[in-house]
Amino acid sequence: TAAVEADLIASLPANFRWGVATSAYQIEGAVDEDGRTPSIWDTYCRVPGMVHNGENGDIACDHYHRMPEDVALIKELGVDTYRFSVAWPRVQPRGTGPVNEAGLAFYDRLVDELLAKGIDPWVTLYHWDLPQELEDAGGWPVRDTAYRFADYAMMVFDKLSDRVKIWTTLNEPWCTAMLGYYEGRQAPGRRNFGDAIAAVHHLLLGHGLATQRMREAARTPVELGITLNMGSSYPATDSAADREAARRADGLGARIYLDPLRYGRYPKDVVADLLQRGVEIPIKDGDLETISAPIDVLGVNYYSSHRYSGVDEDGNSRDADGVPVTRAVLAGLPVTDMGWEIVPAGFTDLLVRLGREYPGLPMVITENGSAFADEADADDYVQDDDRVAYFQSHIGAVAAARQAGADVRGYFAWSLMDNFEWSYGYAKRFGIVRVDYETQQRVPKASALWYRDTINAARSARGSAPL
Ligand code: GBH
Repeated sequence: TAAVEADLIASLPANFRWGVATSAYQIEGAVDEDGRTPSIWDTYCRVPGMVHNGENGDIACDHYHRMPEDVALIKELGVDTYRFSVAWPRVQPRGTGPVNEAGLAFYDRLVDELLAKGIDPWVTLYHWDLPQELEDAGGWPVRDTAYRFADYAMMVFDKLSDRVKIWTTLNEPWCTAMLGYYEGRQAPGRRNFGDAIAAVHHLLLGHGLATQRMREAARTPVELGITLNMGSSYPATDSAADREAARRADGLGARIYLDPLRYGRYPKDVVADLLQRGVEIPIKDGDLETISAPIDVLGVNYYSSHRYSGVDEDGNSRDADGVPVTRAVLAGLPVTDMGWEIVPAGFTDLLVRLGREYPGLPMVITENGSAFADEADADDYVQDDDRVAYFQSHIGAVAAARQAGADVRGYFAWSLMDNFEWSYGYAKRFGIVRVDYETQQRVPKASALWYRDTINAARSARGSAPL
């Protein structure tokens, strides 16, 4: 209940990190300015049928031109940290060659603006906007992309690390690899399982290379990490087939990233599953050592959890290609506007489990939030009680996980404002601030006011357990 959740939230420590998050392509617009070149998303948006209504990020929230105003908005929300991403094709057009100072200057100004307002900047180096030219050269399935990423990361790090102390290499490599190269539901829209698995490895390698180089170059202490999207994977029934399906979903959804990052090895069962599908991970000598370079924080993005069945609707345990069926089945719970089930208990389970299986690694919730079909009044105000309830139950779930031993140190609401929701275009709204795409007017929703008040209450409640 809301009262229980409020008590849980009040138990969070006074120095818990509170923030809001965005990503470059989803908010910036200004895709042709100051030397930026196209990313795979500029291209993908122009492929007919790929994005709702044929929409794209050409203008988005026009944040590139409204940055100071948006930082003032963040300040009003009372958060202490802002997580944003840097657009690779602004900093290093075409993904190769020298730094583009004009593009990098935008982030330099953003960081200064945040610091002037007492807000900590948290940089994500890659949130899906690969320079198109690197995709033309093979993209993430190609090993060279990992080295290109590390070079680019150092361009940003060299410029900003005197002021930015927290760095995330990649946002959700699962989405890049599986949605981008296997399911084709995100840029670049390719559909090849072997390519997707090669992409997994090269994303991890790029993360490791960048992490090693940033660590070595750091002149003052920095916190380095990666962000993974995960949920709890439950078997739909107690049958052996369903338990196997849940294991496979967790293997490709979580452990194929976590185990090499943390323990320098790919999970044996996943490797065996892959071999059965004729796919080998393209590992070279030393890669796993690079990938397991120590990190300081694991970013966790949570939206939903799933139950898995090992059989399809007709009772078959293999698909037409002979691949074992791993099918997500709905539990009949309420859903958000994305159709994603609302499962706060799955959030607690996930965090407690991560704390047990990967001990010694502090976690921060780098994204959590929900899309709902907002209805704005004449003043563009949205009384989004559904979103407030989602936040309340999920922040409560984080606090419950802490009480059960999970080392979670912060929480970021996704998202600061309504923005370009990838293949869903502007139809889905995740913001705690309403954006009117005609006027670019921003109006905080009820959830933004609730979040501000909750943060203030949590800060003054001074939870029992210190960080
Ligand atoms: C994040 O990805 C992104 O980082 C962010 O840019 C994006 O705007 C935000 O979430 C909202 O989408 O279809 O029921 O199986 C989210 C990753 C991966 C979460 C797939 C939901 C599938 C749910 N998503 N997952 S379901």
